[in-house]
Amino acid sequence: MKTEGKFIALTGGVGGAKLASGLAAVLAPEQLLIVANTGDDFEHLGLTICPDLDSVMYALAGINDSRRGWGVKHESWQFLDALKQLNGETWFQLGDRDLATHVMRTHMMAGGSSLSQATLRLTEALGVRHRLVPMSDQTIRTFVKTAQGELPFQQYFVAQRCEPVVTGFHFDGAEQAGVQADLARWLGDEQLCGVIICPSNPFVSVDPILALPGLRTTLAAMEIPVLAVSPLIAGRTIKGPAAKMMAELDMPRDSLGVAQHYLGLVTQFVLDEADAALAPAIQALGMQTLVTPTLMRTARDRQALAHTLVDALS
Ligand code: FO1
Repeated sequence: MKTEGKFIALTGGVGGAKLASGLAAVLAPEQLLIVANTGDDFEHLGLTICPDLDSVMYALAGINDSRRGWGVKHESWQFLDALKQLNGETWFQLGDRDLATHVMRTHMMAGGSSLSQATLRLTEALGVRHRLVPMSDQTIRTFVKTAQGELPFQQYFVAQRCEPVVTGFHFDGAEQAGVQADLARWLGDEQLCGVIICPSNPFVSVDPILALPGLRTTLAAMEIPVLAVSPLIAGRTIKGPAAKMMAELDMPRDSLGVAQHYLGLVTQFVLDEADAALAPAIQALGMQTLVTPTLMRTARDRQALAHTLVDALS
């Protein structure tokens, strides 16, 4: 384990959760702040659902369902079955164990807790030692602009299975929101060695975080490196619609396209060995490149990538 310096990880869903758990294995709790996108959050059946926060939390607790990519492993579905019998909405699947998280969060927040406070209590209860925070304590909701009009994120992602053609994104509430308090504090910490943008969807996982007022300019102005790991390997994502979105947005559907998207912000760009041929074009954008295996199938892969990134930033 590396014993010095602090690191901030900006994360979204599956890829972010994997790298966050690798980083948590190689860094001490006081060295790592994990920040999750909350643009995917929504109110459903009266509950506050925070999919990215929960994906990261479950991965850090070692209870995530890695095959499905969301929710808790060894899940049961009695609530959903009962809901179906009552003609309730079942398009968004809530497992029994996962449901307890949403009920607890909603209950705590109804009692006056902030999302950060609720997240802290949930992570502590699950034995997570590293600090996981939402990007903001104000409500921000991602809307996907499509050929059929603007869709709330989960309508696009789950109900319509990412099928509509994407033309853009809107992060409702971002302009009025504030950066989460621990994130703001860590950004000013002189022990901060670097910011890691996890291999999450650049448009709907990372951009909502970067849309927070002042955050992008603060990061770009900092003297410490901002490192991004490409979520694409050989033009494809491991999971999720990033590559499809890039094609629909007329962008190069590869790691060069991702690097171009982060231009002006990222100083070090990490790409998979399969994409080594793109490194010179990315360097021509003014970024340093690091070519390394980025596929994270096992805990060993996640820790190896985390080690490589921490070494690169130290
Ligand atoms: N994704 C799906 O594709 N179908 C679902 O029914 C679904 C339910 C669900 C429940 C809780 C939760 O935390 C996440 C859930 N997800 C589901 C994933 C969710 O849509 C995430 O926003 C995506 O994984 C994007 O990060």
